[in-house]
Amino acid sequence: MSTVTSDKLDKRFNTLDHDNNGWIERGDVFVTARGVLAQFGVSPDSPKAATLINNLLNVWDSLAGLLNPDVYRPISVEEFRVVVTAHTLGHSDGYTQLFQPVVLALVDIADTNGDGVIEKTEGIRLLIALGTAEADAEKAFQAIDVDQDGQLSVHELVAAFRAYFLSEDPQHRASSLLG
Ligand SMILES: [Ca+2]
Ligand SMILES: [Ca+2]
Ligand SMILES: [Ca+2]
Repeated sequence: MSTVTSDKLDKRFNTLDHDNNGWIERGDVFVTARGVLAQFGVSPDSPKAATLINNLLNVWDSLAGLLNPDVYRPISVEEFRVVVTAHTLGHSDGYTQLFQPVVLALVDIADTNGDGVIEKTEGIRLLIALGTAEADAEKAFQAIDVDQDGQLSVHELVAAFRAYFLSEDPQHRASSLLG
């Protein structure tokens, strides 16, 4: 694995390890979800919130299960690198299957005017909720909006997350995503 990819994964790990104890636990998943919900003023008791939390927990359960099929325990930084690279990013189908439901749930929450698309203001809020620095959010939006129609589609978002982790080039336009 390149240093660039490894650095990105470490950064992402640190964002997800909310209590900074060196492990991603199921509890950290709830904190991630709550941050997004708060950004969009969505009640944690709403059906949209339940879908996001369930889909995020499903990712966690899948990754934790791949790493330790026999024991139920949190994910370390080393394990996170291995599992994200080998089991999801290395396999396009597996990646899409695992992460697309999360992206769909995020889009449902971020589409605050309910017109079915993520326009610029919604997209920028979503990126900030996911950890992009405010100063970089506009640039990240433009980078993800590959067809430049001013909106982010589910396909563009799924592709952007994958490109973010896979790109070896720090100057790649997807590298600004998620800081
Ligand atoms: Ca933790
Ligand atoms: Ca919208
Ligand atoms: Ca677009």
